[in-house]
Amino acid sequence: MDRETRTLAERHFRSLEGRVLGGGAAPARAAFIAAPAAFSYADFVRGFLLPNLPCVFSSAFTEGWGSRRRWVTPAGMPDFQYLLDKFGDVIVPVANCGVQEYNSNPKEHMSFRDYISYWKEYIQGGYSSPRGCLYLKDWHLCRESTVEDLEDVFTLPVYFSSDWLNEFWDALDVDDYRFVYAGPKGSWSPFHADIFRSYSWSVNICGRKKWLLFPPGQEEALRDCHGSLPYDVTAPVLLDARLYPRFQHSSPPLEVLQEAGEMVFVPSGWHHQVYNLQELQAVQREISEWKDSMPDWHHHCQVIMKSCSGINFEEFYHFLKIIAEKRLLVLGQGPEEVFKDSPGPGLGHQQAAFDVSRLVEVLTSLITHPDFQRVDTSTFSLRPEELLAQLKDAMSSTAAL
Ligand SMILES: O=C(O)CCC(=O)C(=O)O
Ligand SMILES: [Fe+2]
Repeated sequence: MDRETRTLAERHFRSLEGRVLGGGAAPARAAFIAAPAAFSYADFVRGFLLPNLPCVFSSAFTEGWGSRRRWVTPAGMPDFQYLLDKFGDVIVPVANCGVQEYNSNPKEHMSFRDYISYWKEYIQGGYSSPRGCLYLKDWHLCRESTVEDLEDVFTLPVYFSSDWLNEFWDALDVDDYRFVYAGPKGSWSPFHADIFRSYSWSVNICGRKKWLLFPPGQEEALRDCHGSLPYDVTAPVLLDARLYPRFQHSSPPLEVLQEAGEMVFVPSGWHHQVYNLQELQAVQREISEWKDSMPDWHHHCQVIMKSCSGINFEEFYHFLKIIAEKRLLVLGQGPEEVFKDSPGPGLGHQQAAFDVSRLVEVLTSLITHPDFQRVDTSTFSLRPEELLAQLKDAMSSTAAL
């Protein structure tokens, strides 16, 4: 990140004053970025990251990826034989797209070999099977493989090099949010927004996907009469005005067709539903009615938060602390070391300084949240107020950087 982009980005968030961008209708189409050489990190920050708008990067951006060379046949099909030799014995999670369980699909685990057999049968059966439509989802290939095994499967695009969630999990060495999805035509992902309002990016190694993307806030018009979000935004039941009273006022989603090799940027808070086309080429609101009758209501909120989102306030603080320490370390180093040790080429002093300014805002809102104030922070290795003070110090000394 350069100085000018950092200034622009900090000004942008100052003017938002904590509000989240969104509310408007989706743009008619997503921008298509054709040439890597003509598109800098600063261009991405200005054009898409800050305005929180989706875009599609051409296949030129992933041209060098080993997975695109080795996992795909010349005809554009997954190279089943290569993949079997490489990953046949690996146990993978598989969702059944035909069965709704709350707002997702039940998952089972099987060997990659068994999944490929199923996939071949499904194709031979004319894209149908008595076992239903199975979709290999959320496979943590990177977490579960050795560096040698992965070879050069993918290269982190510079646009996504400040990646707080994966950096957090990498620091803890227990999890990550790098997933592989593989499935036949007809497999799909139900309506959802990504975890913790994170933004994400997704590349087709082969095949095509259709994305239905809804800007933040637009999902409100898709809620049913109980306030729940739909499982499938294309289901005819949404036309029933008694069940979905606001659907008739909703705006159509942004539709994106993602071709082989292309990379889709899904901005923060955008709900989406995703289809594989072919092989070629908030807790408190829900339970607030119990609030008065339940003495340890706040504790229950934390338990439910943890079970629904995988994290509670204490862990969220820990997450911020890890990213904060990494960015403070970068700021404490001279310019030469920054480039030597940075996790990605985009992460220099300016990016670290910008991230510190964002951390100050997020940590301030956490510390002032009434539920966080009930958390016992006396045993934390670094008290939230101390961390905030350190970040503010760093922020003022980097203002002139
Ligand atoms: O490709 C899919 O089926 C879902 C992908 C998705 O939801 C994501 O990348 O955020
Ligand atoms: Fe998603």
